[in-house]
Amino acid sequence: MEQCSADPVFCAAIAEGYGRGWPSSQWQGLGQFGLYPGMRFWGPCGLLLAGNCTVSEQALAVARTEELNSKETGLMHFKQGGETQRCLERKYPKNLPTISVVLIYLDEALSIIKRAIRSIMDKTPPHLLKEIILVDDNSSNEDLIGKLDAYVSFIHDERPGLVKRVRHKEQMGLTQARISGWKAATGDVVAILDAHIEVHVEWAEPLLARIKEDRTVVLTPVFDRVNFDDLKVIRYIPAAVGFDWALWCMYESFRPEWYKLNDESQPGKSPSIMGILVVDRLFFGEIGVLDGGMKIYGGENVELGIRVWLCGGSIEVVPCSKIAHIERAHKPYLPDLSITMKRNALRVAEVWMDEYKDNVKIAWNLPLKVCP
Ligand SMILES: [Mn+2]
Repeated sequence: MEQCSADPVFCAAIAEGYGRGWPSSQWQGLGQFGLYPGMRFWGPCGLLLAGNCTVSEQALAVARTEELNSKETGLMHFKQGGETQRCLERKYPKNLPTISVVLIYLDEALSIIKRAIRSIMDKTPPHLLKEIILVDDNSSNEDLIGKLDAYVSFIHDERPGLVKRVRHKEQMGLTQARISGWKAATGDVVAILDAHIEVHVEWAEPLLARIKEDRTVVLTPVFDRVNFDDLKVIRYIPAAVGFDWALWCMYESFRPEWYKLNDESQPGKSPSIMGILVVDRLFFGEIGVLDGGMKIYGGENVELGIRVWLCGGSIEVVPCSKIAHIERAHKPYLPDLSITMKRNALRVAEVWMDEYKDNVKIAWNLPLKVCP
């Protein structure tokens, strides 16, 4: 998988670092410090390194996928509501809206998708789980065709018709995949999740109960970070999702009122979301779903945040709803997403930010005016 006529130690280091998902800036950094002066980048599909050492990104992705596929170790064990006492004490009505769960993916490991489906089936009350919709943004991994079909028919022996499939004929990006999933959904509420997740016990009830109270809230659960290699779980504390002038989203504190409540089971208002969202299906349509003009992903979550707040809704983080999210070693689409991020951020600025849009250009180091 690697052709290394250059220093093999160097190549191994590259492969390891790449597998760990080091950002490209770190590689360039190594070059600058004179450690590997010959290093440079080569296209979106591979790295051309010193000498003729080429590490194919695709080969690495396949290796990682095989590694994950070999780890069918059963589901992770989670306790209800992230083990927070106040969450454990909460009771939810039996009569809640139904939920359609959308799982979006591009070249995901088969075992990961199976884990997601199984954990959603096990941990969502059957009378509330309307369907699981798999949206494939034109993956090339063949496991995701035949073997996944076989798994779906196995599931259908137990729960006929539970899993629906949507497959893009060409790659359209994650934002479009989310929209396709929403279009296919028929439940009262739609949860749009990545496929590399597992849900905790009682993940759905806090979300559905909150939407039953107020159909204009767009919700997000609290994530755990799961290491891609050893599946070790790192818990995140509940936090809001804000963004900077480059329109990169980031965790930030809730408003002071939330901390004064001294109750970790209370939803907290948030400017935006990280990407995973749970929303009343029809309300989401009324406010325009996601911006279909966004490329790949990045920025669409900030745009949604602004739109929800300006269109009469609000965004909340729900701490009693927990989802474990596997940190991907290899990001699909492009190794460096900053190009589409910049483009998407400028789109958000043009649409929503009026006289503040120059701040976004400054944050991206772009000229305020193009000279004729
Ligand atoms: Mn993800």
